Amino acid sequence: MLIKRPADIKPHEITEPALYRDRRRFLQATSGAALAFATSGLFLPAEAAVGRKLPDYRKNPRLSTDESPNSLKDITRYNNFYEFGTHKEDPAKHAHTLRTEPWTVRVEGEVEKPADYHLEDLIKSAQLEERIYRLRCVEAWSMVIPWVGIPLADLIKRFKPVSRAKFVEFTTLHDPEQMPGQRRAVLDWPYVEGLRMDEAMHPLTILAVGLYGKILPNQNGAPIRLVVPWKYGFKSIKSIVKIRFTETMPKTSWALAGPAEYGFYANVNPAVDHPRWSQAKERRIGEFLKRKTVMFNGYTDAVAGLYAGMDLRRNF
Ligand SMILES: Nc1nc2c(c(=O)[nH]1)N[C@H]1C(S)=C(S)[C@@H](COP(=O)(O)O)O[C@H]1N2
Ligand SMILES: [Mo]
Repeated sequence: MLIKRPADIKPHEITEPALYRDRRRFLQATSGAALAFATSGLFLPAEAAVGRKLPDYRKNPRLSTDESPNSLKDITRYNNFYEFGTHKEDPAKHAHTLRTEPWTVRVEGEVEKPADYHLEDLIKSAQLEERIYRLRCVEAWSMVIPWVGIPLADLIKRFKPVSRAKFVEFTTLHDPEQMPGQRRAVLDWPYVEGLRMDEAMHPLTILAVGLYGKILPNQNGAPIRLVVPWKYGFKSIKSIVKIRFTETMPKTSWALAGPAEYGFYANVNPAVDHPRWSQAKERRIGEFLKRKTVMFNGYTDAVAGLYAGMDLRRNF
């Protein structure tokens, strides 16, 4: 994922062969003391400080994969959240400095009801669902995560976008005090992502506020993050403070950082390689052998229609 790399990250740590090394370091990190801690029944420090409780939610088996979810430990110890460091174990160690209460989401742009919405209110008035989704990172690893979230379409309908609204842009909190990774120019902060309006309105697209039945741990993007399961993980922007409706395609962080490597659409596609590595296979975290990556991360039936007539090699 990394384009402008800080001096302390060696190239071999971020290209494909290094995924093995990353993984080994991860296994080491989770073996000794960390494992003892995880099995003691305590929650991670990042979760401990938060008072917010997840309201009731219903399970949605129809929109869930029947693959086994990764362990809570995998999901909360192996993360990408560059605002807290570029190594997979950094967010679990450092994301406790993020203050998630109170939290407001600014809604602006081509919309009838622009406002600063209290997260509490957005959650209270929504129907939460558990959806078990695959997450396929552009770095060729994957996980299965039991999210609890709000269908994004439900919120968008309440905000009432006007007909000029063709895209939705999302922005992460920008506060180097709380997010020390933002003191380094790894990306042009804040992190920005976007979707076409029909992608944002798709029933699979959710804003997650929890996982494994608990409120989101900070390292997973607390208190509210996007989840778009047929796209590479980097589309699923964390710790959102702004949702903006626009007429033109948003300039998204990774597409700006490496236009030849990260497109706006970022649909999982085993036939279109990343310029520096293959996307044909993936390593499910916790497994040894690689799996074949599948088109749209397995959600072809549900989403292929969104891209009918588009050249997915050009619109990668
Ligand atoms: N703000 C922000 N959002 C982000 C990222 C990030 O660095 N910053 N990383 C992305 C990437 S590359 C992936 S794969 C997923 C990882 O989500 P997870 O750590 O909850 O598994 O978050 C995405 N959202
Ligand atoms: Mo990713």
